[in-house]
Amino acid sequence: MYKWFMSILFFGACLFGLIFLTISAQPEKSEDEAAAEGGAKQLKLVASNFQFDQTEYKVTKGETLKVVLSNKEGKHGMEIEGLDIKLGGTEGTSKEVTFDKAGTYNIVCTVPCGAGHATMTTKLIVQ
Ligand SMILES: [Cu+2]
Repeated sequence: MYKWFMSILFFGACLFGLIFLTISAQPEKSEDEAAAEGGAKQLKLVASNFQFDQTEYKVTKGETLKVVLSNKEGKHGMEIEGLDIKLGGTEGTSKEVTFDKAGTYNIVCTVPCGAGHATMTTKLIVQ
């Protein structure tokens, strides 16, 4: 009886160790790898009250990217002025875009989101 109990305990511990190893051995995926699995590379904008997560976003001319808008706080939309790219609101939150014209574009929030809405802007640099 004691032997039987010990072997159950032993196998249980082994199993637990194995599960732990399997979980901890999985390497964390970088953002690029994760994006590659989903197809196109991403240009991700994270919006909060009342700003985007970067003061400028840089992309390489000719590059095709999946532009993604993520609302971390509040409800926002975005438009890249001059490129006819709108996300958020009723427009969906991602769009695949090929950036073939170099330049600096203004990105503005398109959803009246509150006190800081008017100054909620950032820039996209295509170079
Ligand atoms: Cu806004």
